[in-house]
Amino acid sequence: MSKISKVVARQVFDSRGNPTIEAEVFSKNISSSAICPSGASTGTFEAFEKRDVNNKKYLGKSVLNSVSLVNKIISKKLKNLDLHNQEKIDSILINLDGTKQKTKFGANAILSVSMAVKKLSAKLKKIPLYKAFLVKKDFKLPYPLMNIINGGAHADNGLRIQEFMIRPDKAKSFSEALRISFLVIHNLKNLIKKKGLSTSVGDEGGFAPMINRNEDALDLIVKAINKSGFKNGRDVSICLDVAANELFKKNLYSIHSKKFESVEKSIKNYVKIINKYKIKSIEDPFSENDWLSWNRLMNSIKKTQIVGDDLYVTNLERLKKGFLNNSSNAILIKLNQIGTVSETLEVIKFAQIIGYKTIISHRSGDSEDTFIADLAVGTNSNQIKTGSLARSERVAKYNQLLRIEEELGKKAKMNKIH
Ligand code: 2PG
Ligand code: MG
Repeated sequence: MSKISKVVARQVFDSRGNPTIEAEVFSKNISSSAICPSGASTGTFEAFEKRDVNNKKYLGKSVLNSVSLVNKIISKKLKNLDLHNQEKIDSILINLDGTKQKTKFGANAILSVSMAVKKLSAKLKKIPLYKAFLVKKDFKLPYPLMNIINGGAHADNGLRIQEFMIRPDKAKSFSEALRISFLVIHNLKNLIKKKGLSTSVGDEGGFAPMINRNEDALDLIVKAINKSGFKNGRDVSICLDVAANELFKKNLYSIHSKKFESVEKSIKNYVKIINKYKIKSIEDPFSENDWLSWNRLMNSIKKTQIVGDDLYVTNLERLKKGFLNNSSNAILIKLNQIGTVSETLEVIKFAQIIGYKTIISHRSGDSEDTFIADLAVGTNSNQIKTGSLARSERVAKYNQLLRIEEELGKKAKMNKIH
C-alpha cells in the first residue's frame, strides 16, 4: 500500500490565459500533478467551476479559494489513505463537497486532485498511465477528431457552427492518422490564404477565417481534402460540433443561418448538409433540454454518429435518460463536466455497455496536461477530440498518443469507428 502524504494545489494558467488549478499529490517525496481544463460553451448541468468572482485582481477569474480548500481541507482528509484506491478517494472528495454539482469545492479543485492521484498511482506501480484504466490488454488507439475550422463561441467570425472537424477514417495507424490530418490542414491553410483571409487560429487551434456561412467552411474543407489526394466521406470524413445550446431561442434554432427556424426545418437542413458533404458525425445538434428534437433527428438519419456533449455532461443519470429516449448513439466524455476520474469511468463503462461510441474530449481552455490521451487508450474509446494540429496544449495530446503507439509497437491497432 502506498499512502498519500500530502496534496498541494497552486494557481496556474490555461491556454486562454485564464487562471486554473493544478494539484500535486505526494507519496513521501514522489509526486504527480494534474491541471484542470475549462470550457467556454458549457452545459447547464455540468459540475460547477469555482472561481473567485469577487476578487477583482484577476477580473473575478482566479481560483485562489479552491487552491486554499485543497491545501487546507482536502490535503488533511486524504492524508494516509491508500493511493491506489481511486474509488474510495473520489468518494471521499464527492462526500466532502456534498452538493449535486460540486458547488462547494468546485469540480476544478476536486478533479485536479482526482487526476493527480490516478497519475501518481500509475507512477508508483511503474506502469504507463493508459494501463491504469479499464482495458488491461489489446490496447487500441482512437481516431482523432481534428477541429480545423473554429466558429461559434470559440472564434470571432460569424460561423454558426462551433467546430468543423475532420476524421481520417482511412488511417491504419495513429501516426498515419496524423499525417493525413497534417496534409489536409496545410492544404486548407493555403486555400484560406489564397482567398485573402486570415490563417490565424482560434481557441482550439483550428483556423478562424472571417467567413460566416457554414457552407463556405464546408466547401473549403472538401477542397482541402481533395487537394490532399483523399476522398471526402471515404478517406477523410467531416464531423461537426454544432453546440446548439448557443443557437437556441424559444424553440427555434439559428444553426444553418442567422435566421431562427423550426426544429423540422433544422432537421431538413441537417439532412441536406449530411448528404451534400457526407458528414459522418454531429455533436450537440440540439440544445441540452430538447430531448424530443434529438429523438426526431435520430429517427430521420441512418448512418450519422450523433454525439451528446452538453446533453449528457458526462453524467450517468442524463446518459440513462438519453438511452431510453433514443437521443444519440455516442457520448462526448469530459472529466471536468462530472468532476472525478471514478465517475467518468463509470459513465464510459455504461456507454459502452449500451453500445454508444465514447469520444474523449479536451476543453476549449486546456493545458499541457495529456491525461486524456492515456484515458482514450485505457478505456478503448473510439475517438479523441482534442483540437487541431496546432497550439501546444492540443498537439501535446497527439504527441502523447504517438508515444503510446510507439511503446505498443506491433501490437498498436486503431480502434473501430464503424
Ligand atoms: C465542446 C468543447 C470542446 P468547450 O463544446 O465540445 O471542444 O468546447 O470546452 O468550450 O465546452
Ligand atoms: Mg461540444
